[in-house]
Amino acid sequence: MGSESDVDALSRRHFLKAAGLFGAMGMLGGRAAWAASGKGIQLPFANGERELTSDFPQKGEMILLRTRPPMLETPFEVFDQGVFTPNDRFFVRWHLTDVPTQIDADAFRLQVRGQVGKPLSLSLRQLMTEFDQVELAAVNQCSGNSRGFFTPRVPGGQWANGAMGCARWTGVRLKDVLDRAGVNANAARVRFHGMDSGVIKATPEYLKSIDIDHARDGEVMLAYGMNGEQLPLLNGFPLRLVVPGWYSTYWVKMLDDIEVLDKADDNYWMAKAYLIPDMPYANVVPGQTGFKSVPINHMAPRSFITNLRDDDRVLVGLAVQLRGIAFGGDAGVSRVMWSSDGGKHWKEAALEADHGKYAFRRWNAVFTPVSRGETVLMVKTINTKGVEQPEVANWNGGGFMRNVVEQTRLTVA
Ligand SMILES: Nc1nc2c(c(=O)[nH]1)N[C@H]1C(S)=C(S)[C@@H](COP(=O)(O)O)O[C@H]1N2
Ligand SMILES: [Mo]
Repeated sequence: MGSESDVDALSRRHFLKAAGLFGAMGMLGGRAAWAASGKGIQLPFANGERELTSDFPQKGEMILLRTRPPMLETPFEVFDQGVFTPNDRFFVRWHLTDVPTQIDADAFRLQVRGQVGKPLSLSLRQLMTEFDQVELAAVNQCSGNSRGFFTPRVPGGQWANGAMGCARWTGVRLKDVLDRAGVNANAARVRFHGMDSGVIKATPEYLKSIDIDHARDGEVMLAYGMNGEQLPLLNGFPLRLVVPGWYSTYWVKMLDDIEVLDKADDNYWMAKAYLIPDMPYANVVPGQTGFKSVPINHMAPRSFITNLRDDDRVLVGLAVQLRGIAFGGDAGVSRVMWSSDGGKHWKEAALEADHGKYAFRRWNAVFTPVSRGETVLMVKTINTKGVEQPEVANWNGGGFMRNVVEQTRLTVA
């Protein structure tokens, strides 16, 4: 993991060279290399047996959900090690079977077209040298992170809490690129296309879109760097969209085409997939019908204890350090609070360094158990918009947006 100064010191030239080398390597992701190894882990829900694998290119030890296309979860202890998730432990999620296993960084072009005055075809070098370079720390979280905890269970990737990560993203403002192309007055949406595809022609290409005003807010980024390095192939090399505060379904990887539309986007990934009930916390009761559905959008606040796990034992009368992470979703973290009596009383945790409103925020507290037996610790955050985590879990058929106040059950001996 690079420090602030590492990132500053990283020159564009170095970036390009690394990207070129990467392209030349050419043999990444041979199918055999993607097979799982023999180690196992039990996630804390029924059917949570998983293999641990270190066999994916540029990835360290990860929890294997699926090999092709890859779904790899970050083991939870990684979140206790620092505020930024290392690239080699960052979760991976692809929908379509054919993910390119090599990219020629020199031949790569980003197309910008549709409702624009001047269509563009930009090389990586042009993106890196002809536009302002910006950097932003932001959480990338799958809409279905923690889906395995839904009760009743719902179909979809059965993640525990590791389909999220925080990185420093380096790249250019989408606004600057759109401004160079000159967006027409009738522009309504901006649509992004990834280079992955399905085996069958009929499989819809991966396309996501956002409103033109959102696209031009100066925060949405085209990122070629992650934690001071080029993007790992599986996290979208050579270029991905970063939509700060929004679920990562919008963070299109291997982005090669941007189309400005003059109307709503009715493609499969916007009109059919990733819809949520238009309710607070996307919450409905199982079996409920007749509600309006809308495309998933901004994230909700969450917080976790990272240094203690269910069934850990602590000693009565002795102080225990509590440590964890919080994020505000589409806003900063205002407060983190914790309880050791089932939520009757809440105490303020100390907040650590602020890396920006879209990043993880580390927190800490000291807990001294007063009586023996089972103790439930709870943690919750309130973001700077005043939105607080709910104490009862939300539910929807897609298994999206879980953000209930988390509990950790300890034994005090
Ligand atoms: N091209 C492309 N981009 C994509 C996807 C995909 O299937 N194809 N999946 C999206 C979803 S649903 C998630 S959760 C994130 C995962 O990002 P990561 O693999 O870098 O962690 O990528 C997003 N971008
Ligand atoms: Mo996702």
